[in-house]
Amino acid sequence: MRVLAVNDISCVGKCSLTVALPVLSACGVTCDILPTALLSTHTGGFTGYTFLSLDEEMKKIADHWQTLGLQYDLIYSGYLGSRAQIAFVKDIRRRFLKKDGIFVVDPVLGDNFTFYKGFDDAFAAEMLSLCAEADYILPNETESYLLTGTRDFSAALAKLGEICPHPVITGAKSENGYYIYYRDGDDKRLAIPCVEGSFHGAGDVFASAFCGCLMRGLPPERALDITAQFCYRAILRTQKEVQDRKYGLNYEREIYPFLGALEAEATR
Ligand code: PXL
Repeated sequence: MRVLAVNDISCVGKCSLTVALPVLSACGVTCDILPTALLSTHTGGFTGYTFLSLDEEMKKIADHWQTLGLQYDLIYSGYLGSRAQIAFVKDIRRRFLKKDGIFVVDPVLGDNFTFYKGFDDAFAAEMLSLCAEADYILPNETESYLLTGTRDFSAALAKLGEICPHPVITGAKSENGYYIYYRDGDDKRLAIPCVEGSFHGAGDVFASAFCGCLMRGLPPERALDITAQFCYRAILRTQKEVQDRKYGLNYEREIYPFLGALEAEATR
């Protein structure tokens, strides 16, 4: 199984490609990368970070790949730095996804009900058009709101379900706990263990692990369950071990139990 992760390289802060590569490799899946930008750190909580957009380089990389005839079982897109990049990812999907391949979009837009730096409503509208080409979309509760304009998760799921067959709203806080709202034929919700507050990079760990589980043949519901347990354990560890949450999740030592659960159910 061969995956292409389209995401940025934030050198410090454990998110995007520095998470996708180790997690997908650990799952037993080949992970190629298409870097969208190079940053000294991610943009969530750091100031003074450097940002080099790789727009021009991405085009050259894709043209070279075309000569190699590369085709992917799954393409996973995450943080995109501009509306032009969103348009280019649509092109990447058309050129490099196998006919029956899976396109997973994590519509990285914001957290705590606000946009990350540099994003606005026009960017969210463009991201929604990318979501319309995806098989799975993985917005967090903030992104679900920014994409649909509603904080009611059932209503948001219904709206997202009009454009994408498998919307998954992660970390959705309801009256009596946290849930994943998702559509898998019917609309469902899965109660998940969760810790109050936001943990930077958790969405990227979640998306990477979920893609790994899908590639190993798990049905979406099992993939979501195992992935949610992994994230929860990583978040608990981070709460204990990490002073400053902008440095990301201490997920590394939770990979082993996660893989135990994955291997027990993997069919390929
Ligand atoms: O984890 C999401 C993310 C990815 N990449 C960059 C970010 C963020 C969130 O802040 O800034 C560059």
